[in-house]
Amino acid sequence: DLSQIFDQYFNSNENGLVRLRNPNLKSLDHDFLYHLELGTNDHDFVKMFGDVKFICTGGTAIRMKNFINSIEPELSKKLKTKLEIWQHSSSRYSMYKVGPVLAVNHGIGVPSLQILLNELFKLMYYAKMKNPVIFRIGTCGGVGITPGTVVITNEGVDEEINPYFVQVVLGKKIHLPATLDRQLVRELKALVNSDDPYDTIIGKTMCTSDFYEGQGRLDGAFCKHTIADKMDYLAKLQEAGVVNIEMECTAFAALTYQAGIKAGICCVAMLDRFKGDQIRTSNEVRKQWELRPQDIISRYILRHL
Ligand code: R2B
Ligand code: URA
Repeated sequence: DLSQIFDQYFNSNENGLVRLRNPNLKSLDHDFLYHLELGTNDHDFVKMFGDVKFICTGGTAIRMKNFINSIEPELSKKLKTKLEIWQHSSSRYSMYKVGPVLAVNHGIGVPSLQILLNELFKLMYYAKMKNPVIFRIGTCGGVGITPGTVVITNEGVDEEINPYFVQVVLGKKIHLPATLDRQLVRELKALVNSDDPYDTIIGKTMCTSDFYEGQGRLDGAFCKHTIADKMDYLAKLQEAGVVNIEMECTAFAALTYQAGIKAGICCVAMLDRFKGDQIRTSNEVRKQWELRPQDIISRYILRHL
């Protein structure tokens, strides 16, 4: 039973330090994190990132930048010092840091996220970060929920509603449980304010490797199914407890779990997929909605400083 094996890993990191399960790293004289364009030879990771306690990832760089800009005044106030914002962009990813908070964009989909997480976990390890918590804040399609609703994911499932992430190594499939920290799910839900002008719910999230046919859409460049097929599939998902669809959750859950790093996923639904496929909400409303997961994570960070 894989979940038993991983239970040994989960939360078992000594002294809260990130532990990497790759003995080969010990024999590297230096490690260049190629996609982040940061290397242990040229950068003092402990000095640059050693104080980080919270890491926030999300698809786009602009959202990560906005998140750091918006949390800076509250952090500075709480820590009673004017914190500086630091930023570093490689040609693939952009990172922003203020005090104990680091935000990095992950791009779209599992491959982009998976590469980032490999390099980020190594960065966390080299920086000797202690008890870091990592979040994905993002957007998603809703399954039978009101657009604008925020979803806190309690489990990731794949397109066949299996609760794991399939990683192919040397041509062999490995199934990694897409488990998230239940306690953190409850903590995030408890941060909801009764006067928030939107609902925040807990549910399962389905991860896909495509935005169009892979999510049952009828409006891509290709479509080999009918609207009835789509509705049947959505109903099947709903029946299984799935409330939203996005493109990273199983890998995010499985890889953080494997590394023993506490992780949470919080996404806002841009539409209800039972009602359509196109996202026609105005730019302005979309931007407002995108702030909602950020607000919840900010509340968590400010409370756990
Ligand atoms: C949600 O939105 C993106 C696709 O539009 C993708 O990154 C995701 O998971
Ligand atoms: N992101 C997705 O992956 N799907 C949606 O429908 C909306 C955002």
